Amino acid sequence: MTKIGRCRVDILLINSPIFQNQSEDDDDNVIPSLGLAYIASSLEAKGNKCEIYNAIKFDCDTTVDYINSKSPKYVGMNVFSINYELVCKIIESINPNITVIVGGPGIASLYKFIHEVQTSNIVITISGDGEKIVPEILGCQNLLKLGIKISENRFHIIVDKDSQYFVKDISESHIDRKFLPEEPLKHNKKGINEAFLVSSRGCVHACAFCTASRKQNPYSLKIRSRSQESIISEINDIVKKYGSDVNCIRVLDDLFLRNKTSFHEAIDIFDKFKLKWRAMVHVNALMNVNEEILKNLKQCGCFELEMGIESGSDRVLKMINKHKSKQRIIEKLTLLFETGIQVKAYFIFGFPDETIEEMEETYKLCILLNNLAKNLGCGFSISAFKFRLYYGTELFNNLFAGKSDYRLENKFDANLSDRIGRSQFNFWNGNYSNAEDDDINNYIEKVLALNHKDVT
Ligand code: B12
Ligand code: SF4
Repeated sequence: MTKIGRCRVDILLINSPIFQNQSEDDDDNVIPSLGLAYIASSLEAKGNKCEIYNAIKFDCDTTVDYINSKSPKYVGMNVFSINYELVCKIIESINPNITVIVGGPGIASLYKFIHEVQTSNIVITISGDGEKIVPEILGCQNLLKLGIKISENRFHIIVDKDSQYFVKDISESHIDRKFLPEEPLKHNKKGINEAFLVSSRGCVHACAFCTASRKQNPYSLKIRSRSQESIISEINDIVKKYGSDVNCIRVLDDLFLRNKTSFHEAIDIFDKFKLKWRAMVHVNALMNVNEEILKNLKQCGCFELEMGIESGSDRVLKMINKHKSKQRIIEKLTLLFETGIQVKAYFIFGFPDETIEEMEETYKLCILLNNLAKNLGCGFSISAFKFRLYYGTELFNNLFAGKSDYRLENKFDANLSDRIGRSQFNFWNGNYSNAEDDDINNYIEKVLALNHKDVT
């Protein structure tokens, strides 16, 4: 359990639980919620007493008991497609005098379910940036000035690019690292002690399974990136706070390396530090990036790129708007392996209409990439997930056209967890593929087993 501050707080921010029952999976690292930390930092800067409770691995009852024991005036909670039922349950179980504020990346689609909770608590949902609007709500006597009234005790506020609470320049948002007690996160096997940062909001890519896709994002079509100076200043803060306890930075968003210019900017930034770092990258962002740039990237500390490859089937890749072709992926990863930058590749099994033959293509691509990396003496690791349908995505809209209030039933796949661990990612809400559930799980286990194999 992670909590900050023991005295009475004005507002308790909850990184909401995703498990029905408490998770006992000890190898599961929990990355702190940066979104909540931005909100907490802003609240405190405005004189409010604030605490973050990281309930991600806890169950509802534990979370409810904690909230009631603190009895704050306000609770702020994030919500995801996979846990909206739990968030509703928590709201229905806490002290009715607490005003609840719910936000987060999925809220634009989920807010209607949140408003249906059977309780007399005041419930306010916020779609968009939280750090300017939440301090405004505290103590506000007339919520109608900020948003719309949905029904008695239910309000919805949209913080879009026209709102005065929209953060136009995200370089100005500050994170106080005391709200990230999970840092530094130690990965003993990899020998890295890590701190985290996000460099952008929104996304230029259009992955059909993602809520942040530029095609779907209703509130922040404006994609925002931080200036080089603000990122350098944050890394300076990290170095100052942790000293030699941190030797690695993980950039969590997909846009830090979004095109050739941003690769040069990243090199300029990390040239100033003696730190290792790793980041997410979309394979399309590598298109105009040559060997020389990659060598410089490695030189300035980048030891790993994380990449959502998702599938080895060209039909699936096209359907999810991911990459032009499998061939391109192979070419770009070869270049990375030759440069010695290791790759952490993410794959999904069980996309809508995906056939067992297409899953086999993904498996074969994993084998090919694993062999390529091993032959070139470079690190390569695979993460594989069962497809989960999220509200607010192109795939959701295709499957449930005109039924945005369809209630997805989220389930925890205990069988998959027993087989592969890493329980926080083994949720799902239906099999939309053309294969059996067991086939999906078998493929996930098979590709993960490649992580322990040399050339196959
Ligand atoms: C990095 C990342 C992670 C990281 C770190 C999360 C973080 N930043 O805190 C990790 C790997 C831990 C992660 C985990 C998960 N993630 Co994630 N993640 C992202 C990613 C790539 C960037 C998020 C980010 O940092 N943005 C920058 C910060 C500053 O913005 P933010 O978090 O959105 O917060 C702002 C607002 O949303 C709002 N806000 C946020 N919380 C709250 C709460 C309140 C009360 C209010 C008022 C406002 C508010 O204010 C914040 C500041 O302005 C996004 C995709 C994207 N490009 O957005 C997916 C994304 C957010 N993740 C997603 C999901 C599903 C998850 C998981 C549930 C995955 C799972 N286990 O199944 C877990 C949830 C774990 C958790 N509770 O933290 C989905 C959410 C979709 C949905 N409809 O639910 C996204 C959109 C990706 C996708 N595939 O669609 N994620
Ligand atoms: S690149 Fe990442 S954040 Fe962007 S749309 Fe694709 S999955 Fe979502």
